[in-house]
Amino acid sequence: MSPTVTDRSHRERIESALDQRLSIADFDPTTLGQAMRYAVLGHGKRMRPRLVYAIGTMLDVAIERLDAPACAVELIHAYSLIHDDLPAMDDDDLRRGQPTVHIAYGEATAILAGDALQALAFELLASDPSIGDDPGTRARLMATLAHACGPNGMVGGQALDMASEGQSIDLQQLKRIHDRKTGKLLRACVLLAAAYRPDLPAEHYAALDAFGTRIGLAFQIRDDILDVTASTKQLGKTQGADQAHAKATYPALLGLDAAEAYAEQVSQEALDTLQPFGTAAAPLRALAQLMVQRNH
Ligand code: GRG
Repeated sequence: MSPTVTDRSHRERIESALDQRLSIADFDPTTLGQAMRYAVLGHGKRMRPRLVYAIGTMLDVAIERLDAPACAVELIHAYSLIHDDLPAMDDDDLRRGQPTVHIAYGEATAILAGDALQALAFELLASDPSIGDDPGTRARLMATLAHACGPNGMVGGQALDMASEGQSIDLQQLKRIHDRKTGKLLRACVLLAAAYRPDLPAEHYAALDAFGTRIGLAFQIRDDILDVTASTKQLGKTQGADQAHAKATYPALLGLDAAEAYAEQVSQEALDTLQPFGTAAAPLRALAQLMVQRNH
């Protein structure tokens, strides 16, 4: 499955939107700014911003208004990767095909770069002019992202994940970890775009919410599968890291074939939720399939 023309244009758009917004990182001390740009620019599949753009355009939101939330979610993602790779967490030295930020810039700068990217993400939602004049929209954007990254979202999921290392956990517990650690931020991409459309019928909003949750789960199952089946070169990060950290994963709990079937089932459920949007959802469907059928 190859990206649609629209999705390709979204990929180009996010690269330039990120570059522009990270020019703020050109200040002194230069190492901090350099580390922020190193972590964010030039690499990564940009799945989260692509989702923001795909949902937003499906909902007829002007593309320029989506730049700030698309950047904000990628900055949060980049911060989480920097911190996840630190010696105190997964202790990885390769990410996105290059040395991790703490290897390239030292541990203290890596911590600060992650912190700064997180703050910058919220600054964008609070004050980027492209969002428009409506304070209600800004408040919804900020609340949505804050919930997704906080104790009931990504950071809470990371804490649960670390606590479960080396423990025997069941499928329900694994889903709970991943729903927070990975799922909430992917769901937020959907809800950030929907934040511009408070006039959406409740059933459309509920359908998008369900889509966000299902696609987040499907994405994570695929990530676990790739950790077993893909190479370090393909992934741009150390292959087999889950097993090395004695992490529970879908292939470990279900077996590889059943994990594949589960990814397929959840991805189909995600696509089914888009039924109320009819043909307008075609680019989003294509992106969702790409997210689950990816090989890196
Ligand atoms: C340390 C606060 C904190 C959080 C860490 C998200 C996370 C929580 C850690 C990242 C490690 C990891 C493997 C998480 C699962 C989510 C995931 C699949 C990340 C990789 O996302 P991709 O594939 O990466 O979108 P690229 O590099 O393409 O952006």
